Amino acid sequence: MCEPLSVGVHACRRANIGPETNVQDLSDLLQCFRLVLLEHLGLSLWIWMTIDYLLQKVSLLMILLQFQQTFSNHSPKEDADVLWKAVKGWGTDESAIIAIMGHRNAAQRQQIRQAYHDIYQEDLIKRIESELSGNFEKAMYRWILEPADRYAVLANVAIKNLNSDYHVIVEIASVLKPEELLVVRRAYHNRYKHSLEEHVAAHTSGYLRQLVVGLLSSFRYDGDEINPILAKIEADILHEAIKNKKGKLDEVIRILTTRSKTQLKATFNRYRDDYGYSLSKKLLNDASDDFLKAVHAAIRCIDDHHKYYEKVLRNVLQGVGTDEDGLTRVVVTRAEKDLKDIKELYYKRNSIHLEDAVAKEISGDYKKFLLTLLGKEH
Ligand SMILES: [Ca+2]
Repeated sequence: MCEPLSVGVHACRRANIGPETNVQDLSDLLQCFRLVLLEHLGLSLWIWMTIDYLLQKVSLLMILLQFQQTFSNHSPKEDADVLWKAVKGWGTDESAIIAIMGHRNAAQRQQIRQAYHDIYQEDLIKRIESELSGNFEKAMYRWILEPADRYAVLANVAIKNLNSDYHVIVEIASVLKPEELLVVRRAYHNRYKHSLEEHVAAHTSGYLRQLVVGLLSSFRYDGDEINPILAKIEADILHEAIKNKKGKLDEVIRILTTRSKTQLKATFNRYRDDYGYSLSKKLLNDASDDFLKAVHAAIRCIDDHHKYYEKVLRNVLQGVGTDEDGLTRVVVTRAEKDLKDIKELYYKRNSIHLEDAVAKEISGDYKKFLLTLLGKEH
């Protein structure tokens, strides 16, 4: 139904036009104006010009919206077809795989996987594994997996190499939100027919086992409330146990594995205020054994995981560490979350853009793919 002219103009001016604006609504509105114009041909010139201006704006917006809808309308079936052409026969068209998968979100990737299976009766992931190799294969494989499944795979790979990779388990257990961690543990059950904590426990011992199994099993309270008195008490307990080495490691484990992240951040802040340096800095100087290294990783992941990830990337890209899968892990797991923040932090800390540091360090399709996920295609 048409509204009176003045109301129509007013409505159009007030319309909150954005990507969600319904094209049909806009068409109706345009039609409405046209009809009103026909009935009011005797209008003065300035009203005419105003209406003409608005009509122009709305038309342009409709074209843009339609373009955007067409452009973002990925078809899982068409994508599956392109991927099939990229892998069938001898050789592989890696660029085509990157062009599709590097630009599809988690839900779309699962739709493509399903469409591919429906049409070609084979698992896209298995096919990708057999077509690609090395770091590129690892990165693409992890990227295509549904996020919880991906974490389950990352954890399982780390367990097999637990002497050097337990920090990956600590990272997963400490960075994920409580509900996300539960989903990952369920995905681990489905995939490996054992619990994640069961596998971790079998490969660790002593305090390290208590800490890591505790972090994984924890279902922390996820609210914002903090208790400042408790923060003071527990900052002192951590100081006694870690700085003064007066036993009480059970207490360190209890605090780190049960308190909410917000409460723990308050405790770490209190520690900084009272002792003049951060607990993680203190630990970094002292972390001689695996247990303290794991405590250090947990504190850093809980305190500020952007800083933690920036450090992982810095170690990999500056050749300090030996965590070669770290680059893939950080880019693939954070690409759809907070990679932008990590990139900004990396630039602040290193005066070189993360994309440029990555481009210098790696090569080939692996480089092409990671740069696509980093938002800078070369
Ligand atoms: Ca092939």
